[in-house]
Amino acid sequence: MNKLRCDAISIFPEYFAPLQLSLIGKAIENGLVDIKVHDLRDQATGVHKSVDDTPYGGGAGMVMSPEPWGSAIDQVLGEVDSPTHDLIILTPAGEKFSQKIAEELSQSHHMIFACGRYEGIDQRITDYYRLIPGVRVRELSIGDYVLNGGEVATLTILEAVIRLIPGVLGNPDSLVEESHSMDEDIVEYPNYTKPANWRGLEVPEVLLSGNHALIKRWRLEQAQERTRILGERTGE
Ligand code: JDN
Repeated sequence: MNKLRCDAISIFPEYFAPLQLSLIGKAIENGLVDIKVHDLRDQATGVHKSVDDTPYGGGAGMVMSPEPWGSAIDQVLGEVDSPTHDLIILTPAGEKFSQKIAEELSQSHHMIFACGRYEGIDQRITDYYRLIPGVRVRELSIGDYVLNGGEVATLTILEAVIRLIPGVLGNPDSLVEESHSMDEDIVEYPNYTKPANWRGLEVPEVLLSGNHALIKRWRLEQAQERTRILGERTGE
């Protein structure tokens, strides 16, 4: 089994501490994935270790300078031997991350996450690395809200991708069901466990019936009803 290598570049490397926990922590321990975090500040050359500057053309806030980003990305590309590299640049202006993109990225051998702050990274970082053979550049957003930087978006994407790697999940049956329901744009049915009566609320009788055909039909109806209500609230 070939291990997935991930590099995250950020001015806040401490943001990535939770990757040591739970399933991803286990995947690292088991040698299924290797994650290295890099401090962008290490690439800053000036006495003030600055990584940002005022925007050309004016406007609010600061823009991250291309030089430290170029140095950091070149260093990672130089130390990771892989035929292809997926350079992922987090930005609210990016393509919306989805389960489909997670599935594509789970086939990657090497992902590099560029986590911007402030108003984002100088556009020439995207433009330059798009010219480099073997580097696939993707500008991604995790949704229609504004974060303070790309770190939390990177944690989200890493979790969604790493759980798809063979051997990471204990029971891969759930992956098959999830994948089918996502293809059909249908949400999951409601789940229940013991006790059968909790604070006066009963588990639906059909689930205690042992009639698997009936249970299957009921779950499908529940999933369809939840999907309809969700569409009503969000406007499809
Ligand atoms: O996805 B986000 O809301 C996001 C925000 C910022 C970023 C990257 C991603 N860089 C600076 C702000």
